[in-house]
Amino acid sequence: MAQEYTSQNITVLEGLDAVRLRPGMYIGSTGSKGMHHLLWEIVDNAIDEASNKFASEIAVTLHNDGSCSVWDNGRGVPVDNHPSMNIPGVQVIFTQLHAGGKFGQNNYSYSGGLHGVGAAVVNALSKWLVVDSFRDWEHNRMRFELSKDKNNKEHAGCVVNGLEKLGGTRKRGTLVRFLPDDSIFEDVRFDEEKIIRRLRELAYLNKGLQISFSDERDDSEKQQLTFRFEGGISDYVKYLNSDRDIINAEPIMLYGLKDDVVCEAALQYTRDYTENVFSYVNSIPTGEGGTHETGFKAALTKVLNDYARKNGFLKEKENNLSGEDFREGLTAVLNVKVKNPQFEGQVKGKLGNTEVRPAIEAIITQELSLYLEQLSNAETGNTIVEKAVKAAKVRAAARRARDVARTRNELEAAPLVGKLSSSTGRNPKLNELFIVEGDSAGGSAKQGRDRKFQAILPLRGKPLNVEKKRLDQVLNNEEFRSIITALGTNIDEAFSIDNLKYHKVIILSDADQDGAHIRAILLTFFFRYMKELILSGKVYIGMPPLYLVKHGSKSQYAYNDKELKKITSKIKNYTIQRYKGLGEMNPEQLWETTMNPETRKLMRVDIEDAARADRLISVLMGDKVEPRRDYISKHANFYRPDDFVKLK
Ligand code: 2B7
Repeated sequence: MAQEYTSQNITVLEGLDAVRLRPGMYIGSTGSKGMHHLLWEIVDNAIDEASNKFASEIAVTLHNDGSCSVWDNGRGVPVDNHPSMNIPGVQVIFTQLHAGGKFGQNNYSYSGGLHGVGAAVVNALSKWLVVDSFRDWEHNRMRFELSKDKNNKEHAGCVVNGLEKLGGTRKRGTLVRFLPDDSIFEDVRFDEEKIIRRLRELAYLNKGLQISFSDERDDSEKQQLTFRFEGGISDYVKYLNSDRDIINAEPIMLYGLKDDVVCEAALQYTRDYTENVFSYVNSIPTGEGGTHETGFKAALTKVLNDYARKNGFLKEKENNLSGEDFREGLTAVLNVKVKNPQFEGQVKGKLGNTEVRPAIEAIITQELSLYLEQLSNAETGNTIVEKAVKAAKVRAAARRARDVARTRNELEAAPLVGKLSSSTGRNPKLNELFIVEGDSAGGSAKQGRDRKFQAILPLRGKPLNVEKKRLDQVLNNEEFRSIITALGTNIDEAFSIDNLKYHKVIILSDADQDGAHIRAILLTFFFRYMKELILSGKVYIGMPPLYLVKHGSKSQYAYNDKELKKITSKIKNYTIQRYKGLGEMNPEQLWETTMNPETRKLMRVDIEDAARADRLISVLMGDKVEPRRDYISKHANFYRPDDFVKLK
């Protein structure tokens, strides 16, 4: 039960109650993503302790009771009384929404997260939360619970036993364990794959930091993993390029500090045509780029152009090469620390701080010039520039081809979109385009749809794989041209979202390996050539049911095995039909299960999904056989049915 409230306590609790009233304001959503956000807030605090060199190890554990714990071997959360509030520091940290001052952001120079209010937000959205502090040879604990007051009103984060003194210890560090409140979150199962992916990324970004993960849940694989990368982001780019043909075996490493901005970059060139620049600010991915990326790219272009001129790759009269030419085949990780990061953009993945651009530009210019001046790096420098010169020539040719294609496109627009059954309504905001695998499913979709706002574009077979293809080849592919024409946006540099004719683009493919492959190819295409379409949240994946259960005259659809079990556990004498493909459904069934906004399930694709598809495709299409086999068996169905939510 909650302790007696003091007047002060009440305002504190009211603060946490406010979080419960509007969880979305603090953690974005109450879906699975929001729930994982709780874990990331706690992990962020541990990372902050480590990146300020007070901790060297972090461990994350998923427990069988649905709770999750995070441990670090840092200084231990302070437990002494806060001077003005007269309650233990740990209580301030976990109950005060604006824990500024002593325990606030001033504690750490560079921080991600919610600036120290994260811990209180996690407490507010948990059924219970326990903090153990190992500090100054003492073990102390504080337990918080969701409790009812005299009027039966629920309050989050109530202190249960005060500060519990548990005796002496030789350990140092903090352990936080919490159970997300299932009355707030739609889905409270922690996704081990998602967590492992992020922990690996954090281990790369924090060189030498040991991050362990352990899944103790009965219904899981019970795995135990430890990440520790002595090479940091250098190891990261090697990992990203593990299936590619490499130019410089050792990534180019650039470090620097200027005007409070810390920067490290790792660059490795490959024989591919793709550009892969991954940037981070205070360990948070900035998929939408920003001032740090702009500074990085500007410096790269300038230094390499200077080098090209100085070494005779560019004649006096020739124009400078473009930034894109120098980034063809480049895989780079840019890891930046900024004091007060401002995140902007559609998904808050873009750094806005204007002071960062000149700082990064200066660091990269200086460090990359130094690198290239070294005789031992001349060969790498020359190869990079030769590759860029070639890229520039091909790009010019591709541009000419595109311009031809565009005029041809206009002429041939009619026969090309002949396959498209457009909607009668003309409001792009309401209109939906279904890209459907196979002619027969396409036929059913055409008959089953609501033609007022739904358009159908059937795809024949697998579309061309965009990996290792240049823009002109992609444009010559009939399937892609019909998609581009249908959307109306054009692609690449010429892309314009203002011309988009459908504000929902829904990929509809079979629930088998081929379907997964087609989906991944389409996502890779959007990711590479129409990134903004994904960033603005216009791309969806439709989910057809996997089973039809017939029971007497009643039929029910199941979208995954869990649902199937739930349905069949309640009835006797039933038959199960397993749908192998969309084509097996008649138009009415397809409408009812997959297309009707009232009943269908859709998943919105975010940039992470698309980037993952892109990576999946590089492995599937890469030259190496081994990783391919592993990958297919592990990830081909990377959209697991449980990821799908009802979304109208
Ligand atoms: C901004 C708040 C959240 N805090 C401290 C000190 C150490 C410390 C923490 C932490 C997550 C799970 C295990 C500072 C900082 C609160 O003030 S939080 N370690 N680890 C953590 O939360 N891990 C601290 C100054 C002196 N001594 C300790």
